[in-house]
Amino acid sequence: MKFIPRTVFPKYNVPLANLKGHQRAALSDLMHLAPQIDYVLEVRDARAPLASANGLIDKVLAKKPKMVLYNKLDLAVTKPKLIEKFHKERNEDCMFLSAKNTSDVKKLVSRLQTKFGTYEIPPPLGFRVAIVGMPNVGKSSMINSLRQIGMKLRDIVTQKKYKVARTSDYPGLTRKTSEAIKISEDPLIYIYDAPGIMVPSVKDAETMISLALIHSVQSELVDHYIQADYLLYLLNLQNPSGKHYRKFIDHPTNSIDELLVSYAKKSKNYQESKFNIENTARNFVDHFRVGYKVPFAMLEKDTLVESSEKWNDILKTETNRLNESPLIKELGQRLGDDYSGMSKNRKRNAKDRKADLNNMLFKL
Ligand SMILES: Nc1nc2c(ncn2[C@@H]2O[C@H](COP(=O)(O)OP(=O)(O)OP(=O)(O)O)[C@@H](O)[C@H]2O)c(=O)[nH]1
Ligand SMILES: [Mg+2]
Repeated sequence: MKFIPRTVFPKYNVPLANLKGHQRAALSDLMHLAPQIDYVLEVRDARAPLASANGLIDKVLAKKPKMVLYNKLDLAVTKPKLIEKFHKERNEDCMFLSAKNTSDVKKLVSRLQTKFGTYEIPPPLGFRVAIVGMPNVGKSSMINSLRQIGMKLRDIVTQKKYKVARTSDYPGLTRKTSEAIKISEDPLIYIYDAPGIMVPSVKDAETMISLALIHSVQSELVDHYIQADYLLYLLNLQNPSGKHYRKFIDHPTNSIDELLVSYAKKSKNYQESKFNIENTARNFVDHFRVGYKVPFAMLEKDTLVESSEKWNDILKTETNRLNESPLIKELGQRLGDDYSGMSKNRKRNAKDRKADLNNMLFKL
């Protein structure tokens, strides 16, 4: 009988994450830093381009020229052409890359240098770029690579890698917005590393599972069994022949229990009496998440639908949802109606005045 993959995922009860205290502080820091910033790099995860987009950042850094970076391309099967077309229609710059790929990062450095060259009067104290995005998408890794390539550190310093920003596989490592980090001497380009910032509240259960799969929220927040089931659901939609997991079971299946038992039996240390479904599910998910010699997969459903019109609708609905959130309304009050932070009606406090002074000194 022909195998038919599920087209609807069961409605599991998944708690939805929201913005944490330090991320709120990071938003506030970005608001104060905004006048100093000439350009924004918004990093997303190429395996979940829609779930890892954060409209909140566009509010705080409104009107800044921006490029969207789809990072971790080495782990993804994204179809860049389609997403590129989608951004082109919206008149946005985008790039697909891996922070771990030297030639990708070289291309990014040269695109930033070209941007600098487009200024009639170049910023006298250097081009200032902020790198922002959801947690764990690879912002700090990107800065380390940009600095190594842009400052030619690898060539000069006997192949030793120099890290300026700490990185980890867990979300929320960067807690504070960094000082300006130099990534190019001529032209002078500086970059600010910001903590990962979540949306005020995650849209729905499936988006939350995608975010757990890419570790943009703590993986423990979503049961690994549910994550494994969602992964199986996506793998089947991407290839109903069961090819992606044939190594573990010889036929396609919609049953995560069957697949996990078969997966566990293939592992070296399998003992029936010690079989634990949650641990097995965690290992199974990790296998696909970091791509250990297994086929890669897209980790969200919405981008499997190959229609940029549908994505437009999804993003429009998401923007409307964000606009309704109390946090956005509060930001609107602080930043002025256009969220630029430059409006005359903006309510100013002592912190704002201090930031204004700093920003002015930098621009002198
Ligand atoms: N395979 C692969 N892994 C990457 C890439 N970029 C980053 N990573 C890994 O992704 C994880 C997160 O990277 P970070 O640079 O710490 O991410 P971040 O966005 O700064 O995270 P927060 O500061 O927590 O928001 C680390 O384990 C990196 O090694 C990439 O292009 N490919
Ligand atoms: Mg970081």
